[in-house]
Amino acid sequence: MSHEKRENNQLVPLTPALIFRWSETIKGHREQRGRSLQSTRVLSVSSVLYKAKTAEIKMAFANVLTDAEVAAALDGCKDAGTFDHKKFFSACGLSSKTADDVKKAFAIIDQDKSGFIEEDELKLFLQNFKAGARVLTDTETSTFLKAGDTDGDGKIGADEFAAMVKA
Ligand SMILES: [Ca+2]
Repeated sequence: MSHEKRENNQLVPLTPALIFRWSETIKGHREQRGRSLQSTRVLSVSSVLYKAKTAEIKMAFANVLTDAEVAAALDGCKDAGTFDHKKFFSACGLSSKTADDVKKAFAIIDQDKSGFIEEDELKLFLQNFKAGARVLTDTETSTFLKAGDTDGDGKIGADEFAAMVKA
C-alpha cells in the first residue's frame, strides 16, 4: 500500500492544473524578489537624501554668502595661526549682511543648538564654511572667544556674535 503511494507520488502526471500551480509559485517568487529589490531601491534613495541633507548642512552658508567670498576668506587664513576673525568676517561678506543673516550664521555655527557658540564649536568654526577646512589652533580659538565673550561666561551668545561680526 505504502509502496503504491510512493510510486504515485513519483509519477505525478503533468496536468494543466499542476503546471498552472507551478507557474503561480514561480511568479510568486519573482514578485517577492521584486519587492526586496524595491526595498533596496528605497534604501538607496533615502541614503541619497541623507547625503543631500549632509551636503545641505555643509553648504548652509550658500544661502547667505557667495562661494567666492567664502573661498577668499578661507584662503586668507589657511595657515595655522593666521586666523583673524575681523578679517574673516569682512572677507566672507558676513559683516555687511543683515541682522537676520547674521542670526542664520550664528545658528549654523552653534552646531548643537545650545543657543551659544562654545569653545569646541569655535575650534571647528572654519568647517562650517567648508568641510575639511582646518581646525583653529588653541591660541586662535581662545583669542576668538575672548573677542566675542563680553560677559565672560566662556561662550558666545547670539548678541555677542552679532556685535563681533559687525565690529
Ligand atoms: Ca553651542
